[in-house]
Amino acid sequence: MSTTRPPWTFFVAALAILLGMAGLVRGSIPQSSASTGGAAPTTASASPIVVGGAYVREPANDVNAAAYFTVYNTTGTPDRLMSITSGAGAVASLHDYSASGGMIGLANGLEIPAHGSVVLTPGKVHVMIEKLYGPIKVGQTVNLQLSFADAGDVLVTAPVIALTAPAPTAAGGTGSPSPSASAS
Ligand SMILES: [Cu+2]
Repeated sequence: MSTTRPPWTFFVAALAILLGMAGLVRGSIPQSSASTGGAAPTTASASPIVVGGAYVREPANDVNAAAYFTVYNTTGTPDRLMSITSGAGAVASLHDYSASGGMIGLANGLEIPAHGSVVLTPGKVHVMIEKLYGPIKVGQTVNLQLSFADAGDVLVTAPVIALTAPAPTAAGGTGSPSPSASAS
C-alpha cells in the first residue's frame, strides 16, 4: 500500500514533454512560412493612365504658357481628364480651338477612350497655364498634376522646350504606349 504514487506527477511530466515538443514544432513553422516572402508586388503602384511626350513650349511672354502630352488609357473603360494643376502658374486648364479659331475651355474635361489615347498638340487641345508665377525658361521643368475621374491624380514632369526646338515624341518618353502588364 505504500507504493502508490500520485498519478498527477506523471501527467505533469508528460505534459511538459508534450508542450516542449509542441514548442519545437511551432517554432519551426514561422521560419518555413517566412521564407516565402520573395514575391514581387505588382499592385497599386502603376497607374492605369500613362502620360508620354510631355513638354511645355517656351512662352513668348511671362503671362501664360502651353503644355502638351499624350495620354494613354490602359483600361477597358473610358476615363476623363477633369482638371489640371501646375506648379508654374495659378491657373491651368484644358483648351481647344473653336470653329472660329478662338480658344475655348473644355468645361467637361477630356475623355480618354478605353485602350486608347488622346494627343495634346499645338493647334488642337492643349493645357493653358496662366498667371505664371515667374518666367519659364528652356532647361527648366514644369510639374503638372492631372486629375482623372477614375484613375485619380497623375503627376507629370514636362521639360521646357525652346520655341524652335522639335517637340519630343511620345514614344521617346518614359511611358510606353504598350503596357507590359494590362490589367483588365
Ligand atoms: Cu489656350
